[in-house]
Amino acid sequence: MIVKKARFVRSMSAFEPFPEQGMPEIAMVGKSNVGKSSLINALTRNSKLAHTSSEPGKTRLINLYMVNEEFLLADLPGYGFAKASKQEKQKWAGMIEGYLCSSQNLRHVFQLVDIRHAPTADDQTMVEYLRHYGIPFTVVATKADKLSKAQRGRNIPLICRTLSVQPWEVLVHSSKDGTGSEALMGSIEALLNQAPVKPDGDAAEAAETIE
Ligand SMILES: Nc1nc2c(ncn2[C@@H]2O[C@H](COP(=O)(O)OP(=O)(O)OP(=O)(O)O)[C@@H](O)[C@H]2O)c(=O)[nH]1
Ligand SMILES: [Mg+2]
Repeated sequence: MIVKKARFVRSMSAFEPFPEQGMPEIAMVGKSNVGKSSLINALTRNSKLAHTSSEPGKTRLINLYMVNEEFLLADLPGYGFAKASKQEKQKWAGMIEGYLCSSQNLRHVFQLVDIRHAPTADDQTMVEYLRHYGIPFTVVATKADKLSKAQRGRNIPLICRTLSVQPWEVLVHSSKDGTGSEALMGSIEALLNQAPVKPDGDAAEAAETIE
């Protein structure tokens, strides 16, 4: 898929009805600083679309971006930001869970993990959450440019084991050199032909809180 146009739509502190709501939505989730906003910029080939930072905790709202007037990319706050207060963590977790369970047009979630490290307990909780609510997801291993091919080959099995996914279910990506962007856009194109996700439950029932 070629991105002809990408634009910021709106920021929300909680899920609320919005005019573009009928469009399919694809959400980015992952811990703070893993590269969610950078991935949106890489996919849309617009380095200025989503705000990024080397400091964790940059994205603090649900930010929606329209691509080709065809679908929405949702950039969510990260979890696991150690320096955030308990109150802030709860607020962000509420935003993430609230969005994932309230969006009627959510087609898929990209669960981002840093390719250099083992997924965290929060990542595991997030993946369990997605499975629990029947929300389809794909694991994206970010920052691939920071590892050699051999190192990537060693780390992918660890990611797979920790999150109970198969190696062919993990997409390797680099927002720096564009590795994997084409494959990701291809998978989005395929996803857009699928029916919307109907989460089976209420966010408030989540067994564990993602911080
Ligand atoms: N080398 C490299 N750096 C990356 C890549 N993706 C993101 N980064 C860097 O990682 C840092 C965090 O990126 P963001 O996109 O802001 O991360 P985020 O997940 O949106 O973070 P929060 O909004 O805080 O949750 C920035 O300094 C980016 O430049 C990548 O693929 N390769
Ligand atoms: Mg961000």
